[in-house]
Amino acid sequence: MGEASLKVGGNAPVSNIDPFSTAYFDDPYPFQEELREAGPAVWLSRYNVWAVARFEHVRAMLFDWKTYCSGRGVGLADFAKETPWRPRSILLEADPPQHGRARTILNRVLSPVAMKDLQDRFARAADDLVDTLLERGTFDGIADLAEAYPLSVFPDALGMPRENRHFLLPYGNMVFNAFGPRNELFHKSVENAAPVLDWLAGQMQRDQLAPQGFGAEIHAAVDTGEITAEEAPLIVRSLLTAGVDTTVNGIGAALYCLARFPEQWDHLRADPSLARAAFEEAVRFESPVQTFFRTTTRAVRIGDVDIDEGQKILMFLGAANRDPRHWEQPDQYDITRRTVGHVGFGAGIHMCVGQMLARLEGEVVLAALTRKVSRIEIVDEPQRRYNNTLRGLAKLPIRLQPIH
Ligand code: OVV
Repeated sequence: MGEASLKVGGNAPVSNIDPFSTAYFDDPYPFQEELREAGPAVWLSRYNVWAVARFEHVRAMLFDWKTYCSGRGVGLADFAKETPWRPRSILLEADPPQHGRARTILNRVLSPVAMKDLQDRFARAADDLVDTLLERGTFDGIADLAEAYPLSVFPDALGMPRENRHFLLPYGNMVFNAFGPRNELFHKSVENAAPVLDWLAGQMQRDQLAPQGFGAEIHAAVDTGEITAEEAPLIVRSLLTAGVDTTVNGIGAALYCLARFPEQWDHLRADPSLARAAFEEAVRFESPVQTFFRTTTRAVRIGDVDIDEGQKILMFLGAANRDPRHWEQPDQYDITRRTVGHVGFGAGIHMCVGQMLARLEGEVVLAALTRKVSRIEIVDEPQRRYNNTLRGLAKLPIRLQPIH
């Protein structure tokens, strides 16, 4: 504690909590409470970075992109001091004005209007999958539903070839681990993803993508001069990276919530128009994307804590989404809650560009369940999946009771 206190000039609370440890992942909530209670900004002595875990301050950081930049990376590594481990994302790991050019393309490709065209196809795929799963009765809610569903619709919407789509999972798992420290989790996920790297590089290229789909639409922006031919594959890469593991954990979160809280499931069945709200509340409650870093572009004061320029600050989206200073009964999953303002999708200029697609997927899966299923039972111990950024399960053994 002494050393860290000196480093930060003595006016800041210090914590040795490790937010990238299995003890933390197993039960993050007491740690998150400790961080929120310690102060508006807390020095994490294990990593020499700052933590911000209160809703008010996380939200303010997300909106203030000038002070809290993304261009130096949104992971622990500071791109001003070390070369990024992969060519950096021109969307996620960029600031205005570069960020805006890539963002404009994806805003269009993933717009609410574009989502409307997908609605029927996505809803049918959800219905078909739930029918198949009901025939089986007992299955793994993660592999067989939370993973199977996005893999059945997202690569098609992107225009990917049929083969090897499940390779997106180890790739995403690695990238989300890479935002954290170079711990064992990271190294294992790199090993796991090594066989799919060449495949993934191919999937970004124009000639690999169907003439209709998100990928083709991104590459078409080269023809209009909006982006360069070098930028287009990188923007496709952002979708390949962030488009599957996130929705897998979002759908997994909703399923886990509805299985654990049967009165909420009953409420949803009684009013299926709440499907979208039930998904949104699951995103708040579980916060599938738990954390991202920013880097300070100037000396700042958060609350009464002074922070230098060039400091990494870890934003605890999950802790903010359960901050009792903002939320009533934050630890309750309540599908009738007003979730507006939650930071599960971030906020500000970097707020999740795929949020409409995520909500569409979540909504149609939950709606399909309400039409066909009377009860979701957990039949064996769920297993957690450890990731430096993503929160979710590796296994959720469930049984669905059909409505007869
Ligand atoms: C939001 C997100 C997560 C991971 C990767 C990317 C974006 C990217 O742009 O590559």
